[in-house]
Amino acid sequence: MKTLKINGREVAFSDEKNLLEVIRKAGIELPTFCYHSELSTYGACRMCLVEDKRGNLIAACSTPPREGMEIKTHTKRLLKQRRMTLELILAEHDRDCTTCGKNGDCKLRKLSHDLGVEEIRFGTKENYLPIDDSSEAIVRNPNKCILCGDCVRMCEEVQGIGVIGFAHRGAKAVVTPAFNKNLCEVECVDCGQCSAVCPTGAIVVKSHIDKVWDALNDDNKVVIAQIAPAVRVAFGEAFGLRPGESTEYLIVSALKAMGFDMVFDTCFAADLTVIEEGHEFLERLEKGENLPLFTSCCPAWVKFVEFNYPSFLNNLSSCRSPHQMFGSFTKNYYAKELGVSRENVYVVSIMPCTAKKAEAAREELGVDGNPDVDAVLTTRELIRMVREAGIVFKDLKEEPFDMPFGFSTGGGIIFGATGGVAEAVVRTLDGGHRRFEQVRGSEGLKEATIVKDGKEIRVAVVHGLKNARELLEKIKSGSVKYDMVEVMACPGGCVGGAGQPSPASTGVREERAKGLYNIDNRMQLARSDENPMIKMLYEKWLGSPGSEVAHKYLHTHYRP
Ligand code: HC0
Ligand code: SF4
Repeated sequence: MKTLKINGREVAFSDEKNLLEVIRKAGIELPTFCYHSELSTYGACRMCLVEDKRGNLIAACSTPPREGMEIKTHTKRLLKQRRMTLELILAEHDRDCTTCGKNGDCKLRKLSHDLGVEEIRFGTKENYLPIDDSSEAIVRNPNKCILCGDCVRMCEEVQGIGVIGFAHRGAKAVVTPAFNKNLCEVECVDCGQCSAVCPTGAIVVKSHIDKVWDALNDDNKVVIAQIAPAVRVAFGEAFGLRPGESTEYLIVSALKAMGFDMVFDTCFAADLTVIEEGHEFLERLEKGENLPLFTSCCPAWVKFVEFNYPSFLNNLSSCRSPHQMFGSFTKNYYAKELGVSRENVYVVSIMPCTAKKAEAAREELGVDGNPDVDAVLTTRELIRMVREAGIVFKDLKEEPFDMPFGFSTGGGIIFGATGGVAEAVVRTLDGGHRRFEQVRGSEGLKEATIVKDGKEIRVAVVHGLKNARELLEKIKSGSVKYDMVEVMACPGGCVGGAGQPSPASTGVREERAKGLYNIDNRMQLARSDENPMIKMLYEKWLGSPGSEVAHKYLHTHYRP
């Protein structure tokens, strides 16, 4: 066993990739801006400096641990150095903290407080750059950027997209899309993962909070919410619950207290997607056409294919994503049942995702300029609204979803974890009572083969768009062959969406996914095709899977 000394105490280590990981394992939370265990090491922010026994200051993130090393983490010199670094960052930083979108969740603000920075001796920021709010999903404010590069590496290394990068040098250095374009002019897919790692308010999610309050305060509007699968296992984290604890009935209660007229479950629409997508898959399999079928519920993935692989557009399932199916049947069918015009029904999707904001704004997902989904709130926006409304979380009493669209099966629930969509479709194709655990877990690529009517069906599941790109290249070259491929843009699937609360530690995505499988295990029905409310929707409105009505309202087309 190898050991080194931290602040005079002996600490064992094994395969930690750097000194910082060893220090953190020893229970010392050294501050960093530019270090993320899932990204490459950049070593720029200098916050994790430590002092060795010769008095050298070394960056813990880019130093391998060595046997016999002796380091200190909080000498007087280091404390002074860290405060100085913060002061220099703050001198170049827009300091409108009280009105910043990242207020309450900003690492720069927290560290300035924790490390006792009480004055900034180096002047005040003078050169303000324009804010880019051209994207439907995120807002970029370069005046708050501290050049840690986390967003750049996330976009490049995990998502394989690389639409933002460093430009200029010295005091003029900025992070920007190429040629200083706006985000809407480059091939950004709205995944929001850059905002999830941004430690400050330099990249934040575009808020729909105000327009939702407007609708709630409009007596003419029937305001209907739907809750995505992954939201329920992360919402409680903001109120002291463990990641993975299910909170769907508390969320219903909070929404009702805020004035929502009805609260339904996106998992119901996920069940409906399984039926439509399963039908489409069997048709393609029979004709041998447009295989592998790619799932289409992740709008960042859809945009990725539109931008980068137009020759694969016919492989995407034509099914709208579940929350858009929900918006469509609510406005085109249920509004009539309620006796309300579609303009007076206001649909709010509560999602872990930022790309759903851009998806809801797509012209084809609405009628004559009236969108099927009017607003998309992320889990974090919902948490903010709950606090704004003065709702005391611990006093909430669980309330059930409204019917008929509040009933779902386990198939719909597991959509929120990577592999869930594929597993739900496979459960229905199989028709039995089996669960298919081969496609669960956090590996980048998962595979399974099932046999239906004597025929082998090969399924692949990827998450993270870099993994998706690698798989597409292999499919293109013919080196691998699949019949169905599930892709979710965010690491871990929707549980790792950029609209979720910032994870307080590693392993949070896995805990949330476990939470969804726990709910699934408790459900009476595991297969989407067993959902009696779905059967009712087909009887009353849609006819049969893949019918003309189903195609008109539940399917879509893509742009080359
Ligand atoms: Fe997902 Fe969905 S599972 S994309 O990850 O398919 O956001 O949670 O709501 O629409 O159902 C996100 C999560 C959804 C949709 C569903 C799908
Ligand atoms: Fe890159 Fe996603 Fe951020 Fe767009 S939203 S810049 S694709 S990480």
